[in-house]
Amino acid sequence: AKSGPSAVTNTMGAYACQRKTPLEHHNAVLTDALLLLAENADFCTNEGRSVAFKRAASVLKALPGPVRRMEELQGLPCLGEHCQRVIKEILEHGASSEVEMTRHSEHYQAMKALTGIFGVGVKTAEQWHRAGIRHPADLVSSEHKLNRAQRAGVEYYEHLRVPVTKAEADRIGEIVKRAVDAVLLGAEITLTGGFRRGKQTGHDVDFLITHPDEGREEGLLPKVVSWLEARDLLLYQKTNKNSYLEAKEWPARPPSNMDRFERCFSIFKLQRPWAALEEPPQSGERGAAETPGWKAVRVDLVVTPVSQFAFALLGWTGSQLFERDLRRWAGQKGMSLSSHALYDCEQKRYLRATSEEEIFAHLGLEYIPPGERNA
Ligand code: DCP
Ligand code: MG
Repeated sequence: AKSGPSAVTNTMGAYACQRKTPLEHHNAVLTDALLLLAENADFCTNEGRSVAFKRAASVLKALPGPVRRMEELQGLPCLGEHCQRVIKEILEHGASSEVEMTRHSEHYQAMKALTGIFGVGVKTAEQWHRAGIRHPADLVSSEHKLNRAQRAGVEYYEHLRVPVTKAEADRIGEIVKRAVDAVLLGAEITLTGGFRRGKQTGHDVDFLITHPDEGREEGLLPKVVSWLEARDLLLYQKTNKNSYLEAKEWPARPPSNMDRFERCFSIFKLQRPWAALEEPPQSGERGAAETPGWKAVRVDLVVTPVSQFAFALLGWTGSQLFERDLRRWAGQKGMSLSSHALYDCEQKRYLRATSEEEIFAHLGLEYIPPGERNA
């Protein structure tokens, strides 16, 4: 019973946090198709359907080789009838009519462009779409009111749609490190998000900041922001205070996906000379977004007390589906996991941890390293 595809399929867990999901996998044609349908379901505010497509794609990402026949899917979790229909059509005809129709639909394209604006979610995009807005450019001349984030989002739209490279993320890491060192001796910064999972590009750069002496990190961000602003390194920033109080969390408040750390959503102004040295521009073929000597880059800075650091690191490394399934797994085990803490609902106590490994152990899960959390 140990040979053949069923040996693999039978052992695959239904939760993304039970599986190893590498960055590079063997089924991109299928997962791209399913993820487009997931994205479209999000644009139609159908979260349940979106998650179902994302789960199916995630299962295919974890397979050891390319799927060639439907029989190979036998026994795999999370592959509903709809997903199987899409996969079957792609295996037989090379493409799915539903996916291609969606990809070319006016609603999908407009929603993709509008939700691609920093500060714009599906609800706002849908309202604008109903009012005839199809593209960020339509907003410039319209009477629609934009908040400060959205104005920055429209202004830097062409910059922000260009993926951030790992080299750019590392350069921004150096700048953030300098800012943090200047305002608080001994503070530490960690690159998280997709780059920690080994991605070579991302839509933003995510950092965690902490200090080995609990409490010293309080109020750090406004000082970091002032340091950056004084050097003309920020195009936009919004800083929120820490609103997490452990004593008030349970049972008064249900665990939330949104964490409440001191946090700064920002847009950095990254000067180009360093990049130009590494990659000389190709003669005159650079896009309009790349003509200035700088590039706008989305950066998230999150400050965590050191006692919560392992939870913040686990919660901010992603992927989003991996995080979702970690929380669902915890719930099913009678625990509640957030980016701040792990709470045992039966024993009515917090389970402490100083490393990600300890949190996986508390949850009764095999440790999955960041590079294999690309669910
Ligand atoms: N995260 C989360 N819930 C949120 C915000 C973030 O679980 N509301 C976690 C999961 C993400 C990670 O934080 O993987 C970082 O968020 P990003 O949106 O930046 O996602 P990635 O870094 O994974 O993707 P990208 O490479 O596109 O930036
Ligand atoms: Mg990110």
